[in-house]
Amino acid sequence: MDIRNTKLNLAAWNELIEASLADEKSEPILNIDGDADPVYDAIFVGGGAAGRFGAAYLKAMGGRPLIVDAWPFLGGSCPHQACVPHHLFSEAAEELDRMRWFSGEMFFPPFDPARASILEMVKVFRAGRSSAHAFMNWQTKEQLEVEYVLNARATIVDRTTVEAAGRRFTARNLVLAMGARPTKPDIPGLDAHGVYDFATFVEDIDYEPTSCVVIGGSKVAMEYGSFFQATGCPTTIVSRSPLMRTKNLHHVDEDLRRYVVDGMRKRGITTLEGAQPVAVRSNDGHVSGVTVRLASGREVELETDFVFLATGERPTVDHARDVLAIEVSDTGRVVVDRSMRTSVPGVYAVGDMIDGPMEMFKARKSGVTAARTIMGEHCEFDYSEFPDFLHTTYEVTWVGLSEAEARERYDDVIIIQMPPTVAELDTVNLPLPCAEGTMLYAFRKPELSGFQKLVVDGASRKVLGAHHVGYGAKDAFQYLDYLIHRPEGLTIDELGWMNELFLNPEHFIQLSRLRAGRKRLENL
Ligand code: FAD
Ligand code: COM
Repeated sequence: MDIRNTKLNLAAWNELIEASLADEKSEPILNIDGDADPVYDAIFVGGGAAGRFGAAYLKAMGGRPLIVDAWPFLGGSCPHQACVPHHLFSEAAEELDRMRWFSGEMFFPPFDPARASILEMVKVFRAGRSSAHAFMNWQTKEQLEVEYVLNARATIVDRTTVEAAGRRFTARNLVLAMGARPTKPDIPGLDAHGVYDFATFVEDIDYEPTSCVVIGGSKVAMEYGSFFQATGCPTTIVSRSPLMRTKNLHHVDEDLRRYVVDGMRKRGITTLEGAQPVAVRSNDGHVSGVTVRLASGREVELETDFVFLATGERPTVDHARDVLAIEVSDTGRVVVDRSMRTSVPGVYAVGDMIDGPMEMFKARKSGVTAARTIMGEHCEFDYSEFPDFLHTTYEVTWVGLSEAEARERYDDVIIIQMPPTVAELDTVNLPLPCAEGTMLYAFRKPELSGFQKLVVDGASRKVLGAHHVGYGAKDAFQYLDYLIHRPEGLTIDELGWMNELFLNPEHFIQLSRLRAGRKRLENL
C-alpha cells in the first residue's frame, strides 16, 4: 500500500495498524519518495527507538534516511511489548498496592480481589497500544519527513543493499537497528500453555492466572513479579543471583537493595535466590508446576498455572552476521566503536544489538550517534555511566556510586540518608521521607514511606551517588546524572543552594543545605 501522497489521520493509522497486525498476509506500507535520488544516505534496518531516532536525526541534519521495519508501525518493542506495558503494569501495581494497604480505611473501599485482573490489564493494554503506534507513524512521516517501508521484513543483501516489500533499496550506509528478542532458558517443559515471556504475555495470555512462578532475577522479573503479586496472584521469583545483584545492574546500593527486596517480601512475594529451575511440569498441556533446586541443593515442587520467563534478551544479530560477517562478541552483541561503526566499513549497529544496557536512552542516543557520524560529524557516545531505575510497587532510582563503591575509592565518604540509621531511634516507623506519592504511607504506614541516600566525597565535597525509593524522582535523577558526571561534578554546597519545590520526592537539596555550612562534612 503506497501512502506517500495520503495524509492519514490518527484514526486511519490506528485502523491500518490493527488490520495489518491481524492479518499475516497484509501488505507492506510504503512511504517512499519515488522522485528523489535512488541512493539513500542510510538505510536503518529496524525502526524501533534506535532506528527511528537515528533516521530522524539524519534527516534533520540534511541527509536522506530510509527505515524498514517488519512491524506495521515505528517505535519498535518499547510501545508494543516492553517499556509501555511495563509502565502500565507497574502503575497498576502501585495503585493496587495502595488500595490493599488502605483497604477499608479513610476513603478507600474494602479491596475486592476479584476486580484486580491480570488478564483485564493485558486487554486494556492491547486495546490501547496502537494509538501510540499511530502517532509515531504520523509524526515520522508528516513532521520528521522520514521515508519508510513498514510491515515488511528486510533482507540484507550486502553492505549497501536491502530488499523489502519485493523491492531493492540502496544506500551509502547501513544502520543495523534490529533490537533483541527474549531468550528461553534451557529448561524442559517450556512449550506448555501458560508459559510466557514479556512479549508473548501481552500477545497471547488468554486466562486469569491464580498463581505465578517468575523465572529469572532481571528488572523485568522484579517489575512483572511485583505486578502479578499486587493483583493478588501469589508470586514466587526463582533467581540464580540475589535480586538486584544480577550482572546487568551496576551501582546498586546495599541499603537501597535491602529496602526494595524486603518491601517485596512484605507485600507477599516469595523470593528464592540462588535457586535454579529444573523443569516446568504440565497437565493436559497446561502448566501445573515448576521443579526448583534451592540454594541448599534440595529440590522443591512449586504448584502454579502461570510461568513468566524473565531471563533476559538476545540481540537479533544472526542475519546481519551471516550476510555481512560483522564482528559479534562472545555475549552475542555486535561489536562497535564509540561512533557505532561495526567491523564492516559503512555498516553501523545501534540499540539493543550492541553492548551496554538495553535501555531507551542508549537506543535513541546510539541511533543519533550513528546518524551524526554518517553525516560527517565527529561523534562519540560513552554509555558506561548512566542513571538507572526499576519498579517494584515503588519507583527505584539510582545514579553514580553506591556507598560501598565510594568507600573503596574514597577515604572520607559522607552519607546523607532518610530515614537515617540511628541505633536509639525507631527509624523504621519514622514517617520520612515524607513526599509526594508517599504522604498517605507516611501518616498511616510509615515504614512504607521510602528511602533515600546521597553519597558524598567529604574531601572534594562532590556528590558521588544518589539512591532513591519512592515515587516521582526519575526526573530529578536524569539531571543529577548530568550534573554529577560533568568534569567539575556537583558539590553538596551547590546542591544545597538549589531551589527546591517542596514537598519534593527526593529531599537531597534540603538535606544537603542542613550540612553544607560545615567546613568538615558529617553524615546526616
Ligand atoms: P526495538 O525497539 O526492539 O526495535 C527493533 C526493530 O527492528 C523492531 O521494530 C523490529 O520489528 C525490527 N526488525 C528486526 N529485524 C528486522 C528485519 N529483518 N527487517 C525489518 N525490521 C526488523 N528501557 C527503558 O529505558 N525504560 C523502560 O522502562 C524499559 N522497559 C522495558 C521493559 C521490558 C519488558 C523490556 C523487555 C525492555 C524494556 N526497556 C526499557 C528496554 C527498551 O525497550 C529497549 O532497550 C529498546 O526498546 C530497544 O530499542 P531498539 O530500537 O534497539 O530495538
Ligand atoms: C517510544 C518509541 S515508546 S520511540 O523511541 O519514540 O521511537
